[in-house]
Amino acid sequence: MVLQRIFRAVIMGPPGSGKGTVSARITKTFGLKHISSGDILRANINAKTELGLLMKSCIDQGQLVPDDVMCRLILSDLRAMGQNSWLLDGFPRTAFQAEALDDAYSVDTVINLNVPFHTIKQRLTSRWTHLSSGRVYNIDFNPPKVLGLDDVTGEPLVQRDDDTPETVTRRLKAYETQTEPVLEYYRSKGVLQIFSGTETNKIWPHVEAFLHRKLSSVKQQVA
Ligand code: G5P
Ligand code: MG
Repeated sequence: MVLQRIFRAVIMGPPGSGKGTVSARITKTFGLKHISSGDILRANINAKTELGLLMKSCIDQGQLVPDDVMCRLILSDLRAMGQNSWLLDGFPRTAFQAEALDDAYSVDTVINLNVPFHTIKQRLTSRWTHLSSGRVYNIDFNPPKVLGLDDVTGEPLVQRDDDTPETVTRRLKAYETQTEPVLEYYRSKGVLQIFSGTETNKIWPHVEAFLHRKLSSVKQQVA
């Protein structure tokens, strides 16, 4: 689908709700650029940048990175996107971040993946990630073609340090207290769209149909 104006979307949902998995399908189908705050932080940790070294313990403990650090990081990446349409995954995660994003850009739609916590815990302990691309696999759901290796590059997959059961519990708590209120913020702005379920393959057709409708109305408005 070719868009005639910039489309800006946010994908939200608890840790492990499938944001990365659904984002990969959205970018493939609709051509939006995917920006994942978690992938950017992990790339910094992997490259041992000053920021990565400073933030690693915070992330490994399942706590949120301070708002000012996050806002600087993501807003500068968004500026670098120029005239591209984008899909933001993992940001904003606090009311402060949502307001900072709003000051800089108007968000067209917010997709919220509403997946129960008990479904999530199981998923995260069997997740394998290709760090440099952010591609995610799951031993039960979407295993790699060769166990332990990325399908595209053949490079080794790793388990995230924050995917231990104790840290997942802390991440879910941080989500409840700090991120859930952001949903209300977007609901009040009339841009929130909720997709509930326990399986990505059942949620995805609804997300796809919604975005088809949304993006064709963007095209009509421009025409
Ligand atoms: P992240 O990286 O943003 P989270 O915790 O929000 O991390 P996460 O863990 O990346 O979210 P996800 O992207 O929602 O989860 O889910 P996913 O990776 O697609 O799917 C999870 C697993 O389930 C995968 O193995 C997938 O294959 C599998 N799966 C998907 N669908 C199904 C299904 O239907 N069935 C089954 N069986 N499996 C399925 O943030 C990490 C940390 O960075 C910091 C924080 O410390 C955070 O904890 N951070 C920020 N801090 C402050 N502000 C911000 N804005 C921050 N952003 C990141
Ligand atoms: Mg993710």
